Amino acid sequence: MRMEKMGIAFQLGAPTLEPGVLNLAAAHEWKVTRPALAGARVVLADGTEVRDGRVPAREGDVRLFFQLPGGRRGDAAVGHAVTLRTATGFTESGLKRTKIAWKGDLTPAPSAFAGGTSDVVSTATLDGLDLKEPFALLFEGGLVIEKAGRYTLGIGSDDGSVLYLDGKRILENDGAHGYYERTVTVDLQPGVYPLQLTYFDAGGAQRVSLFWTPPGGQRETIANLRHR
Ligand SMILES: [Ca+2]
Repeated sequence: MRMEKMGIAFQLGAPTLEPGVLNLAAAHEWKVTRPALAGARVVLADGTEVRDGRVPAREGDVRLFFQLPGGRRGDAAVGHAVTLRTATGFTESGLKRTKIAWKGDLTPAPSAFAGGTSDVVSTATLDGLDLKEPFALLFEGGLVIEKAGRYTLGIGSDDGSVLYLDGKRILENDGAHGYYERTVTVDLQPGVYPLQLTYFDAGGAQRVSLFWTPPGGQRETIANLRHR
């Protein structure tokens, strides 16, 4: 939002949220940057002031604004918080991979894979598949977390892909496109989180990857996976 006051033009932008999705079971607040302008406050959509740069998180969207003493607001920063829970019953190594014939502009929902052809793989890979026809894949299992902390999870694909954790759509890399990666940061506790990665190829080059940077570690392909 551009404002004019006493002949001086200035910008009142949006606060900056820590990126990613927070697991509310571990982290009960958002961290927010301080106001960039003297006199500006950070407020929630309902006008509640964020006094110390921390917002009590709640499930769903969080909208934050810079607000000047006169009441004018800047752009909104929007974050999304979800609660991720572990589950039991994931006893076998690897992910279940299911393939279906698929022609479209977006990845199909996990429910669309009923009746597909399945095998087991160590991570998200196209190895061993007949890739001639338009197709989509569902990788399904559990993400094994041994150490509590903040993880950056990533997916890369040509064409589109979507990552679900605990049944929640936490990472979107959808649409028909060349190889592209996206990441999200999550706070996770020890346990096994139900994971689904959907992927489709619309033609041309084909690639899919699933990677993470664990707390204090380096980026690597995720291999801590089990299925039922
Ligand atoms: Ca492609």
